[in-house]
Amino acid sequence: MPESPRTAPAFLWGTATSSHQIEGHNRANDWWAWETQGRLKEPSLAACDHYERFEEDVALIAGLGHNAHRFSLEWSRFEPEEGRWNEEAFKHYDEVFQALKNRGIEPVVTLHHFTNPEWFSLKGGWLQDRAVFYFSRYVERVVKAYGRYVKYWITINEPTIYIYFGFYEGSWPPGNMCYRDAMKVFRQLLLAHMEAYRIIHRHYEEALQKPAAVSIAQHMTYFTPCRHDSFGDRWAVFLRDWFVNHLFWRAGLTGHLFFPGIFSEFLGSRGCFDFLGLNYYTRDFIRFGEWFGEKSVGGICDKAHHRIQVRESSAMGWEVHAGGLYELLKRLRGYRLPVMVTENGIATREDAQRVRFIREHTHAVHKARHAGVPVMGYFYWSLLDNFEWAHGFDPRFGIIEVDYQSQERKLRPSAHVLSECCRKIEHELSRA
Ligand code: IFM
Repeated sequence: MPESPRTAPAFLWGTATSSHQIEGHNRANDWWAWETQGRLKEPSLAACDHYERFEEDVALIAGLGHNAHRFSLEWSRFEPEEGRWNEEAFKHYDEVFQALKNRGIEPVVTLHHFTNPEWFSLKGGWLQDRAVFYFSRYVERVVKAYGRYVKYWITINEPTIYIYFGFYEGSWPPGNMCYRDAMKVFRQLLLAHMEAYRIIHRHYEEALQKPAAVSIAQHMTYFTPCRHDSFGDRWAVFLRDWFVNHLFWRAGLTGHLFFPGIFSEFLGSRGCFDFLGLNYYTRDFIRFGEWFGEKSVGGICDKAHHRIQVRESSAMGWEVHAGGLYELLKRLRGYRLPVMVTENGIATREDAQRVRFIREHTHAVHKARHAGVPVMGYFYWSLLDNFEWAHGFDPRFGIIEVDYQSQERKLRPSAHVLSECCRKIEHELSRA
């Protein structure tokens, strides 16, 4: 059995990023292809030029006192063409790991954060039968290369969001709008996670003889009925919460929830999460759709007719609601696994709003810990302003402002507030 995540540092904290959103010039992936087809209002181009400026960015993280950093490896840099492995990429990320290690910053590493190599997509992406094989081959390589630096791995970032936009709504590559494809990709991602889990643990046990902790980062929204007195709305919330928030956890933990039998060879009796990674942003009000079928998970209310006051929203139009983080954390207690808040953040041009957001959400973490939820870490999204996918560069999520012309970085006051709030939790925990 893997050890549970180690106790020092008592509380992992810092920020989260992803390769395509900050590195710049990720020319060999499917998002780059999508962007160059002119499907978005603006392409990622140089983004934050983090690929070249990672030393400077790691120094900023260290200056803020972060003890951990979540970031993703870009598969398309390692394997820009099928079966051709790029030594330069291996060397580059080795330098990133070294930079973090030299400053005592614990890496939390994501293996898949929405992007795929273009060659993989052209072969059918996650719908092709060999998808899990290709992904596992990449995982095997990077785990062997970097296992010595890493304890915490996130195999897949937000599988349900990736599936929703890429295979159901169609606004992200590959632009499918097909319920059956979406279900197939769900199954493939689950298998890919399980296989990656197995590869990581086998390598750590056999070659490294140290523990690894593996999970996904699951996007969870706090759903609430539009009308509390409506049984239909409450039913829709129940189903939506089950399918959108919990199905991946359930299927991964039991191995046979909706697809009996097929996972037992991977799992034996144990599930495939060592902790739970939670990405939380907002609450949604849900209205009844239909009792059974595709629409039984209800619809997101346009917020004109529910009776609860929405106090404030972000530049994305997402309600700011720290109470939702607290509630979701309490619900995750039932899984009896440590929880890492792998993402939580706000897009705003008013840094005072970000300051409030950080204070309220870290307070929710603190409260949840007191309510018995083993929250082991908190990562604010994001370190830098960055490329927010279909929304381009307009939304500003960073605790560090980026001038995209000069690539100059400027610390916002919220950067210091994040450190202050997280240090308090870390301090309290290390005394406990
Ligand atoms: O920018 C994204 C990130 O890639 C995944 N989680 C949500 C963030 C904000 O939308």
